[in-house]
Amino acid sequence: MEYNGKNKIVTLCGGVGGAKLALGLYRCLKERGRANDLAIIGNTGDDLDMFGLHVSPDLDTVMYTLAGLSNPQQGWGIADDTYRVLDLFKRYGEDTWFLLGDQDFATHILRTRMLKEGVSLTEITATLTVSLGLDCALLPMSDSPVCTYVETLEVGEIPFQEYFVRRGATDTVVGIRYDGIEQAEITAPIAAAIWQSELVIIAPSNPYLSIEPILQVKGMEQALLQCNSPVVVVSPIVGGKALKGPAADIMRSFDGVEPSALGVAKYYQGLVGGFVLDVSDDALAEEIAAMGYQVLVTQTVMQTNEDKQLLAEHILEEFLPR
Ligand code: FO1
Repeated sequence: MEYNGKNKIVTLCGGVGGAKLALGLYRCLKERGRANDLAIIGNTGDDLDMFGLHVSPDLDTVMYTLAGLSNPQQGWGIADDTYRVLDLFKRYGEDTWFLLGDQDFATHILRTRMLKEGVSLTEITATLTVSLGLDCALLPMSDSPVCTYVETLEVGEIPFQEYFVRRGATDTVVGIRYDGIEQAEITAPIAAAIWQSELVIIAPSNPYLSIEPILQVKGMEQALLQCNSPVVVVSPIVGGKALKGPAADIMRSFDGVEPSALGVAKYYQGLVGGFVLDVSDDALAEEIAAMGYQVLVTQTVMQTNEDKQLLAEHILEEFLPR
């Protein structure tokens, strides 16, 4: 067969669930000597300013996970990190609800310094990932800042991390706004990766809070629709519940639908052609296939690194064009 120049495996991800699949894909492609064909597009709507530092939690979660540095219990932050810097901030009377570890601070200090020097978030992320030994691309969804705000019944509109971490995602979400999204444009490396993609995989991340901000970046949906590659999604809802986080509650309160993989299939209809359904939701396979999806039923709940790699392998086997 003639080589068509398409060799990238692209994944859109945010949060801990996204990082798990990214690790599965990374391990899988590394084994095949193709780690540098992996391009991970990370959500930056969760970014925040803490003590004057630019924190990009979703990028860092992927970076630490793939570098083997992440805290295995939390899924975010660095394993065995300490919180002595934060302790002193606390004594100064500062807000310390967002837990930044001592080692983690180095990432935010460096990122902030480089941003101040005029380096783009894309270039900064490349520098950090190369330094940590990664040989795939981690691409922020845009180089201009976007901040997700959540409209809650209880306290009105608040920034995402206040809703998620400070208030424990307990409020009822009735609206979501991606502040800055009108200025956000697709970056050249993302456009190139999507154009050269063999396969695009939407990770089992929160559709509203992690994936939608990526899709709303100017040029992103168009690139996905025009690339002629299969686009598949791994359902973040299994057995009517979110694998992690508030996706199921938001589906109910914001979208007015009962949380299920079927709801996820409806959400992505028109953009996505492949659907990865957990074995426990097998009964929904026929209905999702009738919506026009190519459905893969497999184990999507990822506990061990082997689970992550196996899921990635099943996805590549089913959806990579031959
Ligand atoms: N998540 C929490 O639940 N509590 C925290 O204090 C917290 C701190 C934190 C610091 C750095 C970082 O990279 C991630 C951190 N996260 C924390 C995770 C983060 O809020 C979420 O994983 C994502 O933003 C959701 O996609």
